Amino acid sequence: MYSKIYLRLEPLGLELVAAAAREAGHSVRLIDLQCESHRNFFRLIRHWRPDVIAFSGNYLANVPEIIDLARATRALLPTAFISVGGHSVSFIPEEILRHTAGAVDCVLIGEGETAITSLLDALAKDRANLREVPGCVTLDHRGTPPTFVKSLDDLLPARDIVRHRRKYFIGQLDPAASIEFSRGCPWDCVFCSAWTFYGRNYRVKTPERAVEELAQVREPGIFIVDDVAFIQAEHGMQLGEAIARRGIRKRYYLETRGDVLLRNKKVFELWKRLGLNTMFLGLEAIDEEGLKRYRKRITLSKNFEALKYARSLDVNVAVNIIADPSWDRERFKVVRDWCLEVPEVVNISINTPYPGTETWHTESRRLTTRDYRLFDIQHAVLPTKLPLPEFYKELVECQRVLARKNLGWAALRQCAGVAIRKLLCGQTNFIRMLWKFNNVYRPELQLADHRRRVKYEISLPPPSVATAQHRRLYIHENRGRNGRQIDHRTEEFVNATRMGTAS
Ligand code: B12
Ligand code: SF4
Repeated sequence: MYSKIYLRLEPLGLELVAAAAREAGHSVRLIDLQCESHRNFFRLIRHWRPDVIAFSGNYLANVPEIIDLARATRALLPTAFISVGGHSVSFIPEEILRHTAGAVDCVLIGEGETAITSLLDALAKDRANLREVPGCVTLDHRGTPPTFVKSLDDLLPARDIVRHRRKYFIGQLDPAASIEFSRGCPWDCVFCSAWTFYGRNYRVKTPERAVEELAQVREPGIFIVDDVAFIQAEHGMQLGEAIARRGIRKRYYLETRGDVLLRNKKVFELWKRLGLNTMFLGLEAIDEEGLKRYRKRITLSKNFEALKYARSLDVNVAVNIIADPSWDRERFKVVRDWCLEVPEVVNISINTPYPGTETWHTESRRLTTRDYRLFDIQHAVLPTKLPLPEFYKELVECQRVLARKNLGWAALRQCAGVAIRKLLCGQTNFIRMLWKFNNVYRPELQLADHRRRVKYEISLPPPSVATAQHRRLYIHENRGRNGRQIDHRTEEFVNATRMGTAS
């Protein structure tokens, strides 16, 4: 709901899964429910009557929607094979199967490309025997661990089968496509499940292959989905140089860490010349104590130095701050004042324990809700120190202050040229975004979300422990140093920041 006003991005993961199935000889259709209605979905399956239906469950907040869709699909097509895959459901496959009470035949955990082809092969032989399918979980068995694709170079998303490509945008990058240059993250922040999903492994696409893919993308805007862009200077440089040689001109959005930015300045300067438009930095906290709590492994001064450097690059900079439910009025005020002082766009999310994160196991505060839909880092699912209505009031006030700063009249005047150009090309996503804000950020709406009837409840986390065992969090096996395609010096740099010994 809340991310919708700023962006809507192509379902890259699902396009990759679709591409793998298509390459294996199957006929595939993809419907993106970010921009199409449930009616369209049911119409499609009624007419086409597919043998297999696969839902993507990347976000925990979407779980109830997926369960209801799967149940209705089962009623419509009793003999179809129904599966669910994706990031969030990989951490709770048994729960999904239980909630759907037989409507979902299996959950495929981990990366989807090899999983879907193995599943389709197995179904062609014997539907009752899925034991050999890696990452396949059914009500009566959990198969062998999921496997990685051989090489990221082998993948090319099926961009041609999403129907409404002009609907994808992020801020001024309208329309925008997405691209992946690397997969995984070698860090291990406590609130994040990107590293646990991939088992702290890290793989890259070769610059040649990445440029080949980019050259085929028609959209002028590009969202780079990598968790931390350009961890390694050499890879980032080679990619950039290959793009320059090929004469590709695009505008890019990327996300990275402050310490990576400071370490690889030359790379980001090159990307600025190539068209880098917006950089998102996960600051997470503006105090040392907060950074330690999230095990962000970076000092406050390094973060601020990174901000200063990012500003000097003359690109749009957006930062994220995590609001903790324990915040009182004073804390909100400090953050609000800071947000107004800095020129950056500040995004505020709420500290939320997710299955698959360390916090899920170590957080000692009890969940105040078990409604999946509220696990979207825009709702408080832990007890707030302020009464909940006050907490939301303070939060929304922060967001409103930020919106006035970023989307106020002065900013609008600055954006006017961009807005008119977009309108002339028939792209309206960006303009709509400017008007939607006040309809979405209202404390009473957030509170009302807590009062909705809860149909499916998330299981409670296990009793909290002081330290979670990493091994048990991983979806893909951690292959140690061999699993990380990074050079020795970058590995040392990551380790130094992870151990808190970096200067
Ligand atoms: C890009 C991204 C986004 C994009 C989404 C683009 C899109 N349309 O999918 C945007 C910016 C919109 C976004 C928004 C949000 N995001 Co986000 N996002 C990511 C990020 C960085 C990369 C995802 C990606 O595209 N990876 C590349 C593709 C190729 O991988 P993939 O999508 O995971 O797909 C693979 C597998 O998951 C699997 N798979 C996927 N679908 C299916 C389906 C089947 C059938 C099968 C078999 C397999 C399968 O196979 C694919 C190929 O290997 C991840 C971090 C991460 N590394 O996963 C966070 C992440 C997924 N996001 C996260 C969060 C918190 C959010 C927000 C809630 C934040 C917010 N409030 O704004 C919103 C929620 C949006 C929503 N719709 O509800 C969390 C997930 C939390 C959770 N457990 O739900 C993550 C893990 C980040 C984190 N640090 O913890 N996000
Ligand atoms: S650096 Fe970013 S992607 Fe990596 S573990 Fe931390 S928050 Fe997650």
